[in-house]
Amino acid sequence: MSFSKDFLWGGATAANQLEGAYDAAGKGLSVADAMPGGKIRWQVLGSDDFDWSIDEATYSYPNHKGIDHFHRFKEDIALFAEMGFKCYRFSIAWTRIFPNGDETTPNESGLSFYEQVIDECLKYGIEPVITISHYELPLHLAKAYGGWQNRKLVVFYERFAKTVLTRFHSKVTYWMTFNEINSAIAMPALSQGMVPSTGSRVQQNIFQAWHHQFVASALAVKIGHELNPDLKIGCMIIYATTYSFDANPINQAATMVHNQAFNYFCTDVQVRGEYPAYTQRLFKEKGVAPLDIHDGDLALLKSYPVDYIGFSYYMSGVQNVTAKDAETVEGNILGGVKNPFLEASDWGWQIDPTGLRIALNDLYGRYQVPLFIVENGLGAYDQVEADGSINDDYRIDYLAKHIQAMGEAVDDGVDLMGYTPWGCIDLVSASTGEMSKRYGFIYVDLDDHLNGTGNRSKKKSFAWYQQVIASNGEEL
Ligand code: BGP
Repeated sequence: MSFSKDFLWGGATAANQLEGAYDAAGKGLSVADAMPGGKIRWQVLGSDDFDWSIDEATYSYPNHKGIDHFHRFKEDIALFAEMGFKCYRFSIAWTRIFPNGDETTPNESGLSFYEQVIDECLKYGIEPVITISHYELPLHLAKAYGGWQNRKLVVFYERFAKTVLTRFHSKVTYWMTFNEINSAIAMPALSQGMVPSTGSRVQQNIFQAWHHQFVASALAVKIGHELNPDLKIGCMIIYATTYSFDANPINQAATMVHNQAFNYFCTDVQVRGEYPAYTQRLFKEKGVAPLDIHDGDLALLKSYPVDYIGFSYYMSGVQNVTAKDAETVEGNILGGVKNPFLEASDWGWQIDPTGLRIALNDLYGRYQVPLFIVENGLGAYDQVEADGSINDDYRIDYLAKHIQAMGEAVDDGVDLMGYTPWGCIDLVSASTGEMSKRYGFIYVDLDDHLNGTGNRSKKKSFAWYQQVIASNGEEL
């Protein structure tokens, strides 16, 4: 297997899940700051009268503390450098730059924080890879404007993107416009700042919000390329290879339709620059009327497609419309029919390295643009032994098999830019708001209530990943 010499090995995080310091240095509240931890997280977001209120007496808010990366980023980046990272994917919290989202003047303290993070990476020769918006919409834009269904957000995002691209384009080459843009179907609150009371259950609103995000994303590409044509600005989707339950053509067709709606719709627009041929039928089946598309929008989408596709890959799924009594498996986003050939994580995410080879070939065959796996990994409970060691062989096994599958895809001819496993340092889980669902090579001593020393220590996988990077993926 032959990864390119400049292959971007690294790790990925998101501001809201690790920085903490949620109200420091002029930062405003984001939608993630309003999400309580634990099982209540999903119940609250699914309730019709959820009003984004922050009631600290009733709930705990894990994202408020995170792992205090805001104050410990130098220590964390030094550990990434020790592992040999070539790149580090992180996000810029919109609310550190524009606390409410609709101001016209940016908060200099926020910009200077990210300048320090970027400089710290560059000091070690680590390429920053920045997600402009990763589940961190300013709460004010959700409450006062109803989230991305409101066209005004295009203007606010454009200002935010222009501010950070202008400030950092000479230091940062790799960007992504929105994290997992296609996740809105499952998580409209985090993804688009929309809750049921503002219409997130109405497909019309989700698609309208997507249109606004597509326009905003194209504007970011335009701004970035005008500043520096060498910037690489990607989209980012959650991709789950999806199999038909059986050879019944009815299930095969259902799989095709599911792929169009979930895996391909956003990338079709963002990479090809136009709404796909199946749009009318998809809208009809979902009860979506023609969208409000302004003059010039479609030309903008066509003129400014993304340079690459970033995607997360954790699991695969199964489509089945015929066998009503088929066994199901849980999973926060892609639960569904159980695949008897696969093991699942403790959270029901079905583990499928071969599915990653298929995903890479599917995406590359469809689009022929470079691909970047910007999230992958195993959320697991880790055990700290009496001597302080953490023997996470299960994580090494998961990652080794996925890297092996990546190598197969590279040998298949896929143009793969890099690999940044998710949560390279333990952080707050997006779906549960808890620390105990850990992904890191670096353990962080905090419990689900964010109590603990916060001290960092190296898991067994730390030295393993160090060797993977040093051998450019040869030694797994
Ligand atoms: C992706 C998100 C990340 C991250 C990851 C793991 O969907 O982009 O923010 O959290 O999933 O998910 P979880 O934390 O729920 O295990």
